[in-house]
Amino acid sequence: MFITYLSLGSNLGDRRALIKKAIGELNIFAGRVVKKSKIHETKPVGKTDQPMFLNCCIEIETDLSPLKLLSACQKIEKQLGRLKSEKGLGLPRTIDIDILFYGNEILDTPRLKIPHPRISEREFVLKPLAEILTRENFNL
Ligand code: GSY
Repeated sequence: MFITYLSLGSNLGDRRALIKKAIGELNIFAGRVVKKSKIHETKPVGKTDQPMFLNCCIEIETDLSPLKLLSACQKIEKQLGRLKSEKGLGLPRTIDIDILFYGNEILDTPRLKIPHPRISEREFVLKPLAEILTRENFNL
């Protein structure tokens, strides 16, 4: 069993409902959700002329390998309406699920990098992550 931290973001559609739905699906298909941060409204980073995001972080206990966890996240993104064409273009997205940490694992492959390489640049990740790491734990 591994402890892993995920970041979730949405800036298209019913953002709060999509984040809650994604967390519910992760709890079923990826592992037990043990901690949740608050949901924060954040300004878009990167491509700035797009709608505001809602972001949060969760901690889960998983038996899935990192790549299986990535596949589970991508399946949930797809199920919740994420289009492949939204990927990498900085366009609005229904849901985005990123793996931040996976136990003490360090992975550097074209498909998956762990820890996520941009954690330290992203306040929309750091703030919710700090909430769960400092034992503040919220019901969404
Ligand atoms: O994977 C991150 C997607 N994303 C976000 C985000 O989730 N929140 C904010 N505030 N800006 C973002 N820019 C990108 S790309």
